[in-house]
Order: sequence, then structure tokens, then C-alpha cells
Amino acid sequence: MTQPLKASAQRVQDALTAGGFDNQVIELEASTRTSAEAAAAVGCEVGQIAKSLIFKGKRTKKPILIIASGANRVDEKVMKGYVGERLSRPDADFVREQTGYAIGGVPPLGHAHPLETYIDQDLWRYDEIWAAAGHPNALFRLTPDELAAMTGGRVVRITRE
Ligand code: 5CA
Repeated sequence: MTQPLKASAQRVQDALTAGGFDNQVIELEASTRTSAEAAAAVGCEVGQIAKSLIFKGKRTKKPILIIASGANRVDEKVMKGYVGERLSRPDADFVREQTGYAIGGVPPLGHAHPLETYIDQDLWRYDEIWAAAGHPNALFRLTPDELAAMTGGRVVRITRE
């Protein structure tokens, strides 16, 4: 029998459904807290994990969502060119306040507040990718184009050449 989703994962499923997307949130036995764990759990490449990272504008203190390929590290100098200010890494409380989810399960949509969003162009190397779904054991499969449609994010290069 299928177990009901945990409340935070169900919120992501509800956000998908409300947006007209038929992607299905799944909960796994294994941890999907990190990109490496998530990739191992679903049997994909680390680069196929879309990790939703929260940054904070140093001047404005506004939250910025950067959805990066699991294989990439965000280059903060490159990102400053798009955002217009330097970025810092916020603490776990800020992440929870702004998104409504704990680190390790932050999804790309369904947040407590709308977030200025950037998407790593390297995700388009893959036909299918996976994103966190509100909980450190929950994921959903999607395409890069669906990710862009769900989030309204700007597709950019987040690393240096
Ligand atoms: N569920 C997985 C795969 S989608 C996941 O959420 N991975 S993740 O990479 O998007 O989220 C973990 C990220 O949270 C780490 O990359 C790291 O940037 C961030 N993080 C971990 N600990 C902290 C912390 N104490 N404060 C701020 N950010 C943190």
C-alpha cells in the first residue's frame, strides 16, 4: 500500500498540482539529503540532481534561490553579475523562514515567499533531472524545461568558463 507523503512533501506535491504539473513526489527509504545521496538513491548522475540553494543579498538581505546542477559549485562572483550585489550563505533559520523547508529538502517551488530564482544552464545537459521535494527523503523527477516553467527562474551560467 502506498503511504501518504509527509506533510512537507505533500505541500510540494500540492504546489506541483496547483501549477498544472503532473510530476509525482516520491519518498525513498534512503536519505536524499545531499546531491550525492540523492543520485545514489535514484541511480542517476550527481549532475542530474537539481539542488535548490538559498543565498542572501549582502546589501538588501533578500533571499535568492539558485538551482544548481549537483555537480557544480556556485561561483559567487559570477552570480553577482546577475543579482547586482554580493551574496552570502545564510544560516539554516533564514533558509527555513524564507522557504518553509529545512536544509536537505528545500524544493525548487512551493516556498513560503516568492524567491528571485536563477537556474544553472548545465541542467540542460540532461533529458531528466531530479529535485528535492520538501523533505530529506523526498524527490520528484522533471525535465529542465519543466523546472524553468515551474519556477520562472532565469537560466544562467553559474560557474566560470
Ligand atoms: N535533497 C538534496 C538533493 S536535491 C538537497 O537538498 N541537496 S542540496 O545540496 O540542495 O541541499 C543541501 C545544501 O544545503 C548544501 O549544498 C549546502 O549548501 C546547504 N547547507 C547545508 N548546511 C547548511 C547550513 N548549516 N547553513 C546553510 N546552508 C547549508
